[in-house]
Amino acid sequence: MGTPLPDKDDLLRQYRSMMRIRRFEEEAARNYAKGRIGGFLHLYIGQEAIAVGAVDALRDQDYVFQTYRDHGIALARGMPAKAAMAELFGKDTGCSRGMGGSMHFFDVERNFLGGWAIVGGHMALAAGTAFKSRYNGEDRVTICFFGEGSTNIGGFHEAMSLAGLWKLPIVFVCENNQYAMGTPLERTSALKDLSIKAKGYAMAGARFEGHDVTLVQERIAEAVDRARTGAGPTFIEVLTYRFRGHSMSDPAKYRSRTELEQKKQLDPIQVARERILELGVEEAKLDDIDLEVDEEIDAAVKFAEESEPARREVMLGTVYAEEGEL
Ligand SMILES: Cc1ncc(C[n+]2csc(CCOP(=O)(O)OP(=O)(O)O)c2C)c(N)n1
Repeated sequence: MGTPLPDKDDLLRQYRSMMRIRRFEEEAARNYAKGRIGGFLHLYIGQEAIAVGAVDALRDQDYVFQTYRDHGIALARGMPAKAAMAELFGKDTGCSRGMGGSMHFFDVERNFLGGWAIVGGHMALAAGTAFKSRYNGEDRVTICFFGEGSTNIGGFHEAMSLAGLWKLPIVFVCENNQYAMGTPLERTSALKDLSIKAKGYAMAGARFEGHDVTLVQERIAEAVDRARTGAGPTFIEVLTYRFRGHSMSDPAKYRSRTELEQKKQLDPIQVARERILELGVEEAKLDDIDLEVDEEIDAAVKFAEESEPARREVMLGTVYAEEGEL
């Protein structure tokens, strides 16, 4: 399938969204190094086109689940950078009131239901919201992201199995960034083409590259439509690459500099930038967007710094959701 021709305004909007994620995470990394952010920090840099393309294939009422590598999808879904940065800083103004940190972003208003740290653990929860939508006759699709490292774990099988059996309105998106921590896929999986796994659960499968935001949007939209019209779930493998280590504490010595440099040739932001220029947009327009994004992220850091720390008395009240809240 050839790459579809993008609409100029859509692509500009998506470029801005990807830049927001990139700058947010670069600033997060800097502040982590300064000791202002605690716990783990897993960056999404290099994978931005997947989150941004996917969000544009969804409607506001749809549910979104992600792993601990969750800043990208949360921001793409519209979470204010201030709420996201404050969460990293452990502040009361954060999206999870400073209780969750990097791995546990949450935003009920935007139907972003986490931010989950246990590999494969959130997949059954996603199947659960898909079941609930079907049971209640709601027009809602669930999309669930996870890494290729999840695909041999029990939770993956359980969620895929029930989704296939009950033809749930769900899209499973495996972001195959080639490594699970430091372990390459060929050391953990007999299958190289993971999309074949879809057949084992009687669902549709798809496999494509994740550096072209327009292509990602189009291909995920096909799966979302399938789910929305009652034609059942899809398992998608998107081929991608993370430019940073697994987390901030990983120097990524298991891969070569040449490999990294080669993969960076397909930087999704650079790809979008070049495409926009080809469509006749002035470079100055893109530079303006970059500047506005910089200002937004700088303001988010300032906001996070100046916010009050997470409050002990909030803790118990945030353990359970109120009935009917979701
Ligand atoms: C059940 C479980 N086992 C192990 C871990 C430790 N762990 C955290 S991330 C990770 C690798 C997951 O890789 P992948 O699913 O490919 O996602 P990626 O980090 O590449 O986005 C592991 C083993 C965990 N969080 N949960």
